[in-house]
Amino acid sequence: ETAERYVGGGVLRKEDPALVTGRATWTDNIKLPGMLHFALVRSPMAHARINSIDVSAAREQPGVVAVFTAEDLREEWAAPIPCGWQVTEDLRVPEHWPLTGDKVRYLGDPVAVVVAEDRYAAKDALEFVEVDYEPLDVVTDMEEALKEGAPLVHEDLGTNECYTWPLQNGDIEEAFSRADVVVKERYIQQRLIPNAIEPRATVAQREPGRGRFVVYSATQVPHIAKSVLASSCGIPEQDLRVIAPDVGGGFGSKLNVYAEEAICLVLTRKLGKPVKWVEDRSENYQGTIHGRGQIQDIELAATSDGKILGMKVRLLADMGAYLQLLTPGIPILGAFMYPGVYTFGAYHCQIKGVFTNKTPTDAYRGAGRPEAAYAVERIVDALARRLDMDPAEVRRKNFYEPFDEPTGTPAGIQYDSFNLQRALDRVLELADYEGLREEQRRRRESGDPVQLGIGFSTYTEICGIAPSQVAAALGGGGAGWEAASVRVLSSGKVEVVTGTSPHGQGHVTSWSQIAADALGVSPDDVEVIHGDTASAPWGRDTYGSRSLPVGGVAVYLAAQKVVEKAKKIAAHMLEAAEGDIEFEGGRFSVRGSPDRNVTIQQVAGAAFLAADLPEGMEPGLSAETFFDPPNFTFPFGAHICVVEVDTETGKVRIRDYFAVDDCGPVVNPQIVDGQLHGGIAQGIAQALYEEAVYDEDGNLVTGSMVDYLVPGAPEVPRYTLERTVTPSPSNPMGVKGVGEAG
Ligand code: MCN
Repeated sequence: ETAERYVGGGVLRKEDPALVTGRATWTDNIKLPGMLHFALVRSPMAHARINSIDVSAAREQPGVVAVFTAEDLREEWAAPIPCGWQVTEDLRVPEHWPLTGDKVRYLGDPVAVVVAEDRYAAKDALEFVEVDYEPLDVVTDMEEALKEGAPLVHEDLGTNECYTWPLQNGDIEEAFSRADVVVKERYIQQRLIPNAIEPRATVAQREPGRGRFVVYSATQVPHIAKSVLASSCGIPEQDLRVIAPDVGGGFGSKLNVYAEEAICLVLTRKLGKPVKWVEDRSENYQGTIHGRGQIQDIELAATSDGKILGMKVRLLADMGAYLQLLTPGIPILGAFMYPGVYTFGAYHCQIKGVFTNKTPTDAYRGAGRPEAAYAVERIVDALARRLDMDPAEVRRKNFYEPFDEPTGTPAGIQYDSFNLQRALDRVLELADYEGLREEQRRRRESGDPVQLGIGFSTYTEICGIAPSQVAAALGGGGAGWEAASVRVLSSGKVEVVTGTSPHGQGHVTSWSQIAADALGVSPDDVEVIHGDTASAPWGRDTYGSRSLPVGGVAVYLAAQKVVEKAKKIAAHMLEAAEGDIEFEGGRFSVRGSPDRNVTIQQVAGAAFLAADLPEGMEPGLSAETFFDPPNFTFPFGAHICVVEVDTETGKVRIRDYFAVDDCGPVVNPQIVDGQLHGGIAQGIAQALYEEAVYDEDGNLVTGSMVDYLVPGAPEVPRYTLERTVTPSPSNPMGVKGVGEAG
């Protein structure tokens, strides 16, 4: 026991020794006796009718156990792969079965599955499946897709329009009529391909003896996967267990329930053997969701001295060929963020979701909000240029005054707490902003071929996707809570059970710190159990930077409950009144007589033995909590990126990157730095390197890492990071999420 506080301290990640020494359990490491493997025949065309499929030759290939088409598996499904976000009542949801039977709608659309004794035999047999495709006209461009007579991705829907979603707040026409200036821009959010280090992978098995199905999957969402797979495959929920073993990153792309997971499960049911599927990288580029893919038309009305009066946004959002779990909701998350850190009167946003013959889109780090941050930051820069004002000044002019209680926004939501001025002041100081402008002027005047660019982002974003009522009101079905249990074992060691499902974010370390402080034990004495629906039955998983502000807080609250009970037992043991018991550093003592004390370990032992407990008290020292916060959290910050642009070659070199972020109190500074490093790198990637490029026929031109440029360490700069601390009123720890802030 110790009186140190671990939260905020430099605790090294407990997960790392296993990860960096090859002792992790990736799904592909799981090898079960008699295990079969499958591979998918994927469409080589973006749009074609399937006239016939002949699998007879493939069935004869060495090692092949079975080959199935959509028709062969039809009986296996109780329901299609669902879309879980009903953004409007008339949302058009195309039927999405794990294998397609009538036609293919994007390059990579799965049409048949080959099951074999090993992965190589399955892959080798794919080319023996004969599919007679009748090519159809392809539509990849959203504006083309909305035109009369465009090829239809889903004929039965009669249109490529998925939905139209409006948001209106304030009198927008009045705001624009009062304006001295209106700036209007179109920004393109190119499609991106998420690149987790570990591609997707799934193993399914029927548990020996009991007969329950077990699915191991490289997923961010074992709990959601359990509900979805149970209903899609017609398995009673209690007969299905989903385990997310070590997961090598997701960045939103594993916040989904995929056809391959469902196929794996039904194959194990049908064939009576364990089955594995592992995605290869080029398959990942076609078959895992893509991110972004929006056309943003944005207009800003302002006064001549730079005060914003109103904003109009019209978005086209590329759904791709089908709706995955959250596809239509992603741009809507963004819709609430276009006003950003600026307060003004009127806001109007309209989003149209559009089907195209491309891989479905869905959540990719930030999911709608970085798109919004990008557009609002660029249009504010455009306003500054129009008015010949300093971009920092225009920002400051439109900032909220500092506040620490929920405050309404132009988009009709409530921000939790801000002190934007402090973050901006600090980043300007860090960057030596005056000096930079001076250097920029000098280079401009001397005609230096290398010019200096100074880019700003003063951002906020919705993190801590949570309140159940809000999630329900937005069509996301609710269940935005998170659960935790804290169990103090008989020896005084601690088990924390969490419903979050980390895949790189270090929850084992962070939750250990939280429990250690609350209970006065060492983080090394805390075991964190996660990612298995049998041992962590309640959970809503990890995405939307919700894990700390919802799940970590649940750990904190469960630990408080444990301390409450422990206090009663300690009072009984010390023969003192409960009100006289003080708790500090893992020790309960009687106020005024510090010598009369017991440790939490002694209390845990007494609670376990139950030989002498207060009258009527149940044995054991554990507690469970469901935390459903009243609001989201809104981290914010101010970033400055300094680039040198070679005007003769166009080459951009990032010279410096300064960031002052505010995510409330920090649990683990190194983890937060790491989260920011990664997020900023992904922003740089989109700005300078990455794009999923399709040709007119719907072929993915950037189909491998040779063409799709994921930046490496040489392409990202050294970051200068600092933080301010503005606690959130949304939870008792005051914490805000940070996983997508960078
Ligand atoms: N943290 C902290 N103090 C704060 C805020 C956060 O110490 N004030 C710590 C938390 O304790 C936690 C980590 O930072 O260990 C991230 O917490 P949080 O912001 O709650 O985000 P989540 O854990 O919910 O992570 C989700 C987020 C998302 S949405 C994407 S996408 C993303 C990201 O995390 N994908 C990642 N970061 C990733 N990092 C890795 N390595 N891999 C991914 O796939």
